[in-house]
Amino acid sequence: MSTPTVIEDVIARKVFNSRGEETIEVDVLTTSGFGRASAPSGKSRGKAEVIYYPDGGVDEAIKKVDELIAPELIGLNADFQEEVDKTLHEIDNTKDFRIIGGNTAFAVSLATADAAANSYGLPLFQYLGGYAARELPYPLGNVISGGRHARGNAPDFQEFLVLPSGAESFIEAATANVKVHSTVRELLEKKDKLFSEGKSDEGAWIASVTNIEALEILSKACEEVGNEMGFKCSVGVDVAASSLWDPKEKKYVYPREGKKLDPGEQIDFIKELVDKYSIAYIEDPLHEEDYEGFAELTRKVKDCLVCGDDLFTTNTERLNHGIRMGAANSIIVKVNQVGTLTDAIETIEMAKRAGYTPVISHRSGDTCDWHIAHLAVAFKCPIIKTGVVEGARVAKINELIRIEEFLGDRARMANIER
Ligand code: 2PG
Ligand code: MG
Repeated sequence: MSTPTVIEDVIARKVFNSRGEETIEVDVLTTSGFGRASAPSGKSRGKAEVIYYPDGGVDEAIKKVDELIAPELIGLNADFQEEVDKTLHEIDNTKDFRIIGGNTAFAVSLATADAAANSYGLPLFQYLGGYAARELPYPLGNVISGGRHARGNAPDFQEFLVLPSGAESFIEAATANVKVHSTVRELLEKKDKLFSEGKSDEGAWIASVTNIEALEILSKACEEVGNEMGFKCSVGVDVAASSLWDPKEKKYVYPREGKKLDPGEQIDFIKELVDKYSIAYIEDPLHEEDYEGFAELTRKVKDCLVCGDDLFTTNTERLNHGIRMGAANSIIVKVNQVGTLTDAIETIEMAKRAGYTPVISHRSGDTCDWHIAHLAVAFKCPIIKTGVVEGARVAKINELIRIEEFLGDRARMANIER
């Protein structure tokens, strides 16, 4: 019998993401299967992320697939993921994928894994993670948007999130998030008669509230829903502090609140909020070059995941530096920050060895692809950050509901206690 996974064709096309931006989608056809993946896109990007597209944008990226990538991959086995990803690096031959584009590499890499799984008739999470992959992640969902993800009088922090813990099943945890999202709408309506139910790209509410008002409202909603559901729902925040940081003044500038904090004051302020609102998850509380500040805050807060997104950009060199310094205790994993699946797996493994909690994540501009749902289960990432409502987010949540059903009695929830 011939090998089922031999790559016979690689086809790229232009599609749109949830913001209506052009993005790349790739199909990989094998002897007996088919895989497809499209790339997401960030709005608040880390400086150390790979470059999404070559000069000429998505059109040029498609050309690169046709002329450079497809001829090299045809004939390889789709289940030789490392070899495929190495080939992508070799064709590009730069550190930041500027020749073929990081999003091009992402789509080819993910479509290859998808095709291999399909060729073997396996769900992606089982192909990648084996029989032992049976833990469902907790969903970390965006409820109120601010910062670069909103306009007008929105809060200065980028995301106010809910993190349920202790739920017995994924569907219960996802239900809690939906309830928190709608309870927050009711509370915002009470607070502001002019609240128009506007939502951001990630489906979170955009309202004219300050950081503190948003935290008050969200923690009230978390408490109500937690009592109703019978497990804890905690507040999380993505400060996205690089977008507040003014390198000339060396201060964090809060445009809505009209205040400026130096790095020491920022650490004190964040610690005060973590204590006051029992914040269980804080992402990018300091700007992307402040490893020392991250280390100081990580030492100072208790029972809180201090997570690096722009700080680490899913990059092993940056993560390694952070681990040595004790900066953060958790890392956001966005495959398109680094380009290929193999690169992202290395980052996840390094994080786990050091006791850092990996949080697999969507991007603010995303497609209805659900691959990250499978990656979370395959690589035992105990948290998935993917919004609560909006099509591209729900695509991932619903896929996890299907995975939970598929696993039946074998399914169990991840452990997020530190
Ligand atoms: C973030 C993300 C996703 P973006 O900062 O964590 O919520 O935003 O994709 O715009 O980088
Ligand atoms: Mg972030």
